[in-house]
Amino acid sequence: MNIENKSIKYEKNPILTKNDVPYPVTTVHNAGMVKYNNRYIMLFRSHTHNGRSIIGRADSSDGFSFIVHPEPFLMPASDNVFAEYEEFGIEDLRICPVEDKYLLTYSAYSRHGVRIALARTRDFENVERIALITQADLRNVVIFPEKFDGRYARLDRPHSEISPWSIWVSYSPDLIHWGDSRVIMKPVSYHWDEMKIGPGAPPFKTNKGWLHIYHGVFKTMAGAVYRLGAALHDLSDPGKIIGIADKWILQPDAPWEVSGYVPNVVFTCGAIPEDDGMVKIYWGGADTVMCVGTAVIDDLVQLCLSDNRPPL
Ligand code: BMA
Repeated sequence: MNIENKSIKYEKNPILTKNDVPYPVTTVHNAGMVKYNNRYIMLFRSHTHNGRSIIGRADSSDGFSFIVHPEPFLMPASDNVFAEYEEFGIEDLRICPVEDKYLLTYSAYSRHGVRIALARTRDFENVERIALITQADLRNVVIFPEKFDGRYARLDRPHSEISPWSIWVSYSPDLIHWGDSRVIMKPVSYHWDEMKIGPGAPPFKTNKGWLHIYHGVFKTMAGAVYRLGAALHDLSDPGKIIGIADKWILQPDAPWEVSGYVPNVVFTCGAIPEDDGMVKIYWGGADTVMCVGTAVIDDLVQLCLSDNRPPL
């Protein structure tokens, strides 16, 4: 067992690899996660043999052992406006439970850059694409489960030279048109998340605030290191940050996180809070395999409240 600050990595990691997938893929990683009808659903990203990504589905009764569906869950679109923007593949899907449905946000890659597409499902069988909801180079969108003063809220990550790779909040009346955007969290110099940060798992509610597990990147002479951190947002104002843990909660150190398609990466797109006060955190290891770990939710909340770094 491997204890990194406040999270415990599952001893039988990795929990899913390309060998578990019944169609040809070269990786399994960065999966959106949700508990649906008492089953755990994992919508994972795989590279195919041309280097472009698709989304597969795996199910589990315990959140640790998963069976992959025989066919991919979502392929790049072949018609209408989505076809043009998904030409180079679809990646890093998040499952956001909002009202009575599940919103799926994923990166759409094309010759025009990367942007975020929004789709919707109620049953994880039928998926309806709704809209492309960001412009180029704006990705890692997670939508909060509740509305605030009648508006949906999301965390996102635009990128520009003057405001590189920071976390912003944006609002929408209808999930399609987003605005009223503000930067709320930036990388901190000479800190583990100094190079870039981005939204990770969709935030979930705790009694002290919305807990958001995000990724932070540090540049080294041997390349970038992706780690996970925790931030707490105000329950009635998601743009207000109550605290960001100064220390990372998880870092690459297992062999399948340190080496693989992209070395030294743990990257999350999903976490599942449980009734017993624990959270299962899921991450891609080295852009190659899927892993899981557990943490006590209160411990992560306390870490954000007691030992924090400035948001901006
Ligand atoms: C990010 C995204 C993720 C990936 C990570 C590490 O920019 O592309 O999908 O896991 O880099 O390669």
